[in-house]
Amino acid sequence: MSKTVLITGATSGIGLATARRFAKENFKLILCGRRQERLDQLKAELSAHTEVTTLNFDVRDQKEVNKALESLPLEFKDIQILINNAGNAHGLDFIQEGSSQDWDAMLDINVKGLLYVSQPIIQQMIKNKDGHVINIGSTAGKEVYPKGNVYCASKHAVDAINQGMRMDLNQHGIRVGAINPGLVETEFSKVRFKGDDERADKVYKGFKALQPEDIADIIHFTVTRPYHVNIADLVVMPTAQASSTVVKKSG
Ligand code: NDP
Ligand code: 8X3
Repeated sequence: MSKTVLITGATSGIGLATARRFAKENFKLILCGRRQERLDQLKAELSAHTEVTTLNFDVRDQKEVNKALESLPLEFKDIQILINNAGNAHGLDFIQEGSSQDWDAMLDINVKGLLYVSQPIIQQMIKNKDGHVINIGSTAGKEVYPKGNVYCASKHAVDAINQGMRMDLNQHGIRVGAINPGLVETEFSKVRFKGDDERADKVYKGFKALQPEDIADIIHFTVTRPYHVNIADLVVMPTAQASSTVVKKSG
């Protein structure tokens, strides 16, 4: 029987590429995001390969999250794989200049949202004695860079939650691991720079950035290991990147 995968942030970037990759491999998909039009398009596209359902909710709103999960049709209720991917950076500012709205967004989405989605699904995984949670962290969760302050804090929190989740769920046989990418060319920088496409595009100029499909491949590899193998914490960067602040660019 094919496994059911819930992917948050499936409307763009890493989540979207992962949805496409998993559809080809016949996993049953629960695709989540806030942009309904994109969810509808994706469902239409991927239903040719597998069973797909979509959920529209903002991960910041715990009531909305619970309501959405409760609304799942019976055949999608037992989730075996959770990919906690929804998240973004909002702004890139010195701490003395940062906006508290941006801080709230990053902590509420990247940290609290991940917890709100995870808890009910984990409770069900424990009951079913079957589950695998993949947390999408970042190199920003391993090191801090100038003006990255609160985004880095949010991803350091994901790193800590990943470790804590793995410890707490160890007795239940549930696999937990993080994938921590460096620079991936997605809508990430467009969101960070609030729609300033020129500034966003510059982030990925002069070197070959990771593509969302590269991360989708790694996620697929991670979930298809035999049960006794748990990829607990993996860092992946473009070859041109050595750390958050060392990137070999041409021109
Ligand atoms: P994108 O901006 O392309 O995708 C972000 C996704 O998150 C979208 O599908 C968006 O969907 C969803 N999302 C954002 N906010 C919310 C919210 N409040 N509620 C529900 N869904 C939300 O960026 P990426 O694909 O790059 O980012 C995916 C993950 O990868 C993030 O956690 C990011 O931190 C991480 N990451 C990205 C890296 C990069 O360089 N790109 C590197 C390392 C980690 P919608 O707007 O429809 O709700
Ligand atoms: C995204 C990678 O370096 O832009 O998490 O913070 S970075």
